[in-house]
Amino acid sequence: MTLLVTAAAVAVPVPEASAAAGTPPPAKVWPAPQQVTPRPGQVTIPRTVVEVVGRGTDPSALAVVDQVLRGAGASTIVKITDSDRAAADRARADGGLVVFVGGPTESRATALALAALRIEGPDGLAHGGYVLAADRGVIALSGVDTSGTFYAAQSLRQLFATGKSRAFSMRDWPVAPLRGVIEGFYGAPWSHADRLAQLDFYGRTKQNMYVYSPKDDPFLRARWRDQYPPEQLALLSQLVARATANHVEFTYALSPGLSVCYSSDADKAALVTKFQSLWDIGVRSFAIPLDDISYTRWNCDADAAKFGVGGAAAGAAQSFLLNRVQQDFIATHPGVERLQTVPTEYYDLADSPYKTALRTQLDKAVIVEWTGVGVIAGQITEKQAQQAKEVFGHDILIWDNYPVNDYITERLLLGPYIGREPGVAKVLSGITANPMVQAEASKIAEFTSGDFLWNPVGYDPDKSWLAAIADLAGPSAPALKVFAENNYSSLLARLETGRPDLDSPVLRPLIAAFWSALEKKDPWDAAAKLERYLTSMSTDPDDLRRGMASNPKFLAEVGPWLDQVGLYGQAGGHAVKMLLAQHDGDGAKAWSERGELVTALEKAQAIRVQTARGPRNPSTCTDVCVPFLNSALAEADRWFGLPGLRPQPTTSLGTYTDNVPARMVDGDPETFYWSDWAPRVGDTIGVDLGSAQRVSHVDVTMGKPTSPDDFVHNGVLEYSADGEQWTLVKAVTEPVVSADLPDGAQARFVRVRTTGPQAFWVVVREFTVSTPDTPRYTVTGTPAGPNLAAAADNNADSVYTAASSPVSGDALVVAAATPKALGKVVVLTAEAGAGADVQVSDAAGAWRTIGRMTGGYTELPAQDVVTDRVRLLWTPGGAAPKIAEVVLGGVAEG
Ligand code: LOG
Repeated sequence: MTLLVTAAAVAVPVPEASAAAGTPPPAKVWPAPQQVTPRPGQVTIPRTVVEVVGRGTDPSALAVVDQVLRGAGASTIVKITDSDRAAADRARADGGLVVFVGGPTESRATALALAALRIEGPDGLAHGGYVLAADRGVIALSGVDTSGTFYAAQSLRQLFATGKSRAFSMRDWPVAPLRGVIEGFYGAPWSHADRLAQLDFYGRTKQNMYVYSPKDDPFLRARWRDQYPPEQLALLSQLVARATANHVEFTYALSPGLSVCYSSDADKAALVTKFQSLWDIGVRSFAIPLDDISYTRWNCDADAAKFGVGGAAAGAAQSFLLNRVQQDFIATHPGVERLQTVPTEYYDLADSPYKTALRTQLDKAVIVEWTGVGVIAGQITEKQAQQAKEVFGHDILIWDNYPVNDYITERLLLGPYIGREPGVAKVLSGITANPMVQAEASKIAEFTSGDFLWNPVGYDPDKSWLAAIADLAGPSAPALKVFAENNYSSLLARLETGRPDLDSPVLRPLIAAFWSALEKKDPWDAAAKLERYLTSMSTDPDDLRRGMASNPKFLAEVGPWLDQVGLYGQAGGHAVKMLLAQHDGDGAKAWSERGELVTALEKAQAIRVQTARGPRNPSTCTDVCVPFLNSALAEADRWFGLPGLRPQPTTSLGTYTDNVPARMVDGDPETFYWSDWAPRVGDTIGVDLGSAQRVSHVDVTMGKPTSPDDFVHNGVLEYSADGEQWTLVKAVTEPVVSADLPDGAQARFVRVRTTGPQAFWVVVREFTVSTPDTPRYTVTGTPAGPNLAAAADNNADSVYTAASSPVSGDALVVAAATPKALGKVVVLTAEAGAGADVQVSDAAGAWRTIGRMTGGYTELPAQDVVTDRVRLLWTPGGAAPKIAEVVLGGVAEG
């Protein structure tokens, strides 16, 4: 029999001729089914339903069917056996609905019902294949095996979500034999409740494999020889039962590689004994992963003696042990699935002595796992899949490192599964996806990989992703979509483009359109569209917490990321309003929006989440939100008359506690970035200006009184326009570095690079870059306060905060290096409250008042007076002054 694969999924299309009024919209089935044929008429679930079951009918399938029927309004389900044909005929004659559950191996009646409808049965379909039909008072679910009937019930659930469906027949089967998930990440293992929920989810999404391999379960790796305590075994046995109910193969993976002696009888016996204890609770599938271990170092002298050294010896040793487990355990346990292993070389296709040994010595019955090329494979092609089979010489199961985030714990990977050619699912045994520590959040990607594996040709990542979101969030799908869009990018690459998806695919073009509209001086339309999206981001935390309240686990997992998306939405909204206010010439409004923007941005960057790699600031809207906010701030600051240089910190080092890199560009020498280890040769600390600019001077201040040696002792200061070609400025050997760059130097990046080893960590208080147009001021005066200079340091985020309220005669004086024609004076205060007369000094040195400042934003024309000094003569009393910046505006800006 030839089976026709229909590429497009899914929907039961409504033929024009028979589209009756009131017909419900076509329902969608996921994973996308192979063949659906619409039939005229429709089927509605009545209040009383007759159900015909066989002795072998799958109980899980039956439970799903009953749930669907009850959900659709059936209050009475009359169950009759497949031998009671008369009762079924009577029910049909009465015009009722008869539901036949079970394929040829389960019930004798379903085949007859299908034959009456002239629909072919499931014979010959792949494992898990099924025929499902609904027509003329009959619903028939017929799996080629019990899994098939269970999957038919899952399709029924989706097709009858509204209680009725257009009549149809459906023939469906999976392409990849093994479809599922491997809990194989580093970090906190999933909880028992997580796993139970996952197993149900795999059943719903027609996935049939779960590999239990949490790297941080001590009984799997560090203490692999030890037997589980009874209470833990009891939990595992619950998982096995739940897996079985969901037609999921529960694979128990034991990783002995850290301490095993391959040639040892005792270790082989320990493996078999451990496996037996799991067999006894119902486990029927086993794996011995040997990834992430050293194979150049033996754990016992006997191995060195028996196998020698090198890759070939390692392959021989592993084959020796695996073959013995194959013989002594797998071969002696009828009903067991094939043994799986993860080789130590699991990430490439290059032939090697190690792979040759596996290819020639490892029992062919063993399935070998492979991650694709590179541990996190951007793409996997059919050709690579073929090559993997050849070079490993075994059937291959892919261990796909998506959406696992144990190597980037600050990210959530919520985008779709992409970058695998359809042929991969056909050529290999299947794919198990390695998920995130966040179990519920992993379901988005898992839904899509499951969809791909079932029907790779019909797979559409974008549609599948939307369906995944709808499946997880129900009515809150729009809010979840916004959240997932801003946690979207990964290392996987689209097949069509060969490039990874970027983050924030919806927001990114809205921002680009806004910038270009602003440039064309007609920003309103684009601003409204951008603001609408930013508002949906800012309301996302509330919307999702309300709408997905029934999934508290998901909300707890993603909380910090959700908060950050909300704050970036808020900050973005203020950025748009700030730029629009400036477009309208409203400086006061722009300044107050700027304040709110910075507050939200700082909150977003202060969020910490505890991860297995230490505390992390979540990264959402990666490479989109922060660059947008910084560009908006730079743009706004130029409008205020500041240079608008917003260097972003960069470093290859980690962060000690909350001394984040942002603290070396905050204009505050009291705060600092602190690395969490000593820099190694090649480690860098520096700034990124966003685009190449003329740079004239660099100041770096390192160390602090309580850690005076925490600076780069052997390094170089260098700069680059493109991040590739670097120009040396000078050697770095002292904590304070001050350097002029050559005339005309163009830099986007400036950094200190370590050139020699050292034991001390690094503190960077400030990393400052000046352009030739950066004016330099001296600030003097009273009331006293730390960081007087912050009042005129070209940085509106650093604030001079007076220690006391002003008394008579107190004044703050800002002096320029040389006199210039002053178009205006702008005073930006961090807090309203203090009042002052704003004065400029005339050529004779006498002070002339040009107006008053009261707080917030003050802009005063200065009539082009040529001067080198401006002062704020405080009104006595009132609040202690807080000045973000006194801007001496040139004539051009006036
Ligand atoms: C580990 C895996 C980890 C993943 C991603 C395999 C076979 N092993 O590099 O446990 O989750 O990378 O960090 C791995 O992939 N090794």
